[in-house]
Amino acid sequence: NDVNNKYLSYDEQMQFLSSIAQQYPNDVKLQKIGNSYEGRSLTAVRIGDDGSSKPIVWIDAGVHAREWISYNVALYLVYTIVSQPAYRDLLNAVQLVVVPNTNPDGYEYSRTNDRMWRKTRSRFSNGRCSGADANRNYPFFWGTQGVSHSQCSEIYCGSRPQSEPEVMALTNAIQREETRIKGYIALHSYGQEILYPWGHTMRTYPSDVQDLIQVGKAMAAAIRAVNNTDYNVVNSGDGLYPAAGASDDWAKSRGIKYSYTIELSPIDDYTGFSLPEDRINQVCREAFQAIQVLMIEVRSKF
Ligand code: 0X9
Ligand code: ZN
Repeated sequence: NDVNNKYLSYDEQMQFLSSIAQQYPNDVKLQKIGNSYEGRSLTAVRIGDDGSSKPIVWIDAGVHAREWISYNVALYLVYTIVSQPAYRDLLNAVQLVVVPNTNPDGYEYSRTNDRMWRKTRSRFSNGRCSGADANRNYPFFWGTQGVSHSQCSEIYCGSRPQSEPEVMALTNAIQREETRIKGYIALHSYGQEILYPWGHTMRTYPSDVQDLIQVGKAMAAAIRAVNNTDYNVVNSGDGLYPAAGASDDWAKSRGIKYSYTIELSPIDDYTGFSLPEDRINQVCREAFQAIQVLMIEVRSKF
């Protein structure tokens, strides 16, 4: 199917999800968690039996508009995990919630106007530029490091924490069930890195950082087993750069034990965000293995 070898428009992504929900009505529920600034629906895909006290693994994708591969990885994950009987047992023990497109306005703008667009598309009063970096807009050490307070910057953190309706919707949805969420991954590109908190500053780690490193390495090993692709497991503040107000740090601060950002392929700056469509499938297969490892860890520990 298309998610293996094509970048889809927002409408096509939503059609893909509706058809899966129709095909697997017992396993897949589409839940509207809010609207984007321009009024597009933000959809969470709930997979597996709901209404129980099972632990949840939460995956979201595409907060940065130009990081196109992340949307396909999220959609591939939804399709693969429900269509293959091998994952039944895992789904019986762990619930998966996937938000495949957390920034639909930015994504459509990146498809039609500016391929390198990163931010949301909100307008600020008397502003010259549109959009905030939603991954600088979460309410944890907001506005402190690795951000800009000027509207035209690529890393503009917004006028206040959760100024972006997309971030408000996601934080509300996560908080409603945060005691059940044990794993969180924000899918980004690029760089082939598995990043763990804290990322708002350097040389600061959660007290259970060894557990995060251990599971991070298990995810990297699962990726390597597919086709020898190397993902580095690093602290986001030290290994990449400090950046406050990101979703991974906020999720960790809410008590979600295994919280990560994954920078998907490629690794090279030449290809960068413009990963050719014929490479989509392999990146999806690799990331799927990593997510499965996280689900298995969560099943065994909670
Ligand atoms: O800068 C970001 O938001 C992420 N990298 S990206 O190239 N996809 O923009 C990394 C975020 C890592 N997490 C924290 N710094 N907390
Ligand atoms: Zn990103």
